[in-house]
Amino acid sequence: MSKYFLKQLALGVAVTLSTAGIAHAEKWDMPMAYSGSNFHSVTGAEFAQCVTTGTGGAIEIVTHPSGSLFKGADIKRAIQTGQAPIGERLLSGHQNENAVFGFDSIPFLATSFDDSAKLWKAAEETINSVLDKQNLVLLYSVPWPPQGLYFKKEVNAVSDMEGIKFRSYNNTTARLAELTGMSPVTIEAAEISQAFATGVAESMVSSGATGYDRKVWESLTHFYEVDAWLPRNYVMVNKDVWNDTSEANQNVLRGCASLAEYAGNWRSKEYTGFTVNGLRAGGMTVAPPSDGLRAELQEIGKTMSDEWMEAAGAEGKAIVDAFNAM
Ligand code: PCA
Repeated sequence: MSKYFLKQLALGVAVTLSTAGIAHAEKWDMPMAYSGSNFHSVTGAEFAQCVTTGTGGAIEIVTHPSGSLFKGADIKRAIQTGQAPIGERLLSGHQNENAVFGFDSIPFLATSFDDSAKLWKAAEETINSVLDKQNLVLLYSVPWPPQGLYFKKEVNAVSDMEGIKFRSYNNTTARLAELTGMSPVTIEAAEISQAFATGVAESMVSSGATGYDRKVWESLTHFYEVDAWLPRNYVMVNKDVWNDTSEANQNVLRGCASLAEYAGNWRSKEYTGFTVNGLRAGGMTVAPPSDGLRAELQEIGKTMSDEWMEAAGAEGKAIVDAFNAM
């Protein structure tokens, strides 16, 4: 926890309270893609409360989880264009705009929380500058737990995956499906329970957290702890809205963001074991992949990481080099 941000937060609260009278109280709707019970959404709700309290009600943030205000895929555009002032989205969901957004989904590059934090340090400045050019200000970012593979049968080799309908959530996951002989179909997390129940999808790569949140044991049977990568969510603000916000309230937003990032990271770690146990309790088989499967996935991961390096160019290489040097 940065003392600097706590000081900023205290300063912001003091200034805001001393100038109370609240000339213009603003309501900021905050679209979020994942279910209200998900740990990112809980962290976002606390962040919203922190800002509302910290600004003495001058900025009231109201969260809208589950893609209820804007669907996950539409959230970034909505904020860029000012349809919503603030919101949360999966960072790697934007790889189709710029490959560099996929730095956190490179298979087997950063597979632990510690490495994920390092990788974020290596990437943060680049991501901030890409977002800045898109009229966005990044406030905080929290990783999902490590990604594993879900199936409705035992899978011991890539050949067992042939023809399976695979739910993807970004370019990397769609590519993983192609390279393993599966058919990718893009579905938001908010809609996966139904997709699995109706057979539109039969498999996915995701965290134990998402499987647990969406009760996937109702349709699926196996979770393989592959620890492929830890993708990130981030909270962004429209830059014009940010620039129109008083310095005191910007300080409150930054301070609350710092607290949220800390709490979110902590929750993500805690939630990893809790949700994987929850999958077991739901009746699923939870296990590491067989050695053979792991080796095949590493091979595929190498191809994917080469492809990403090619697509992300010098900016991408600088991130990976900085990470490897840490
Ligand atoms: N859950 C999100 C992204 C990564 C994760 O663990 C999802 O499945 O959409």
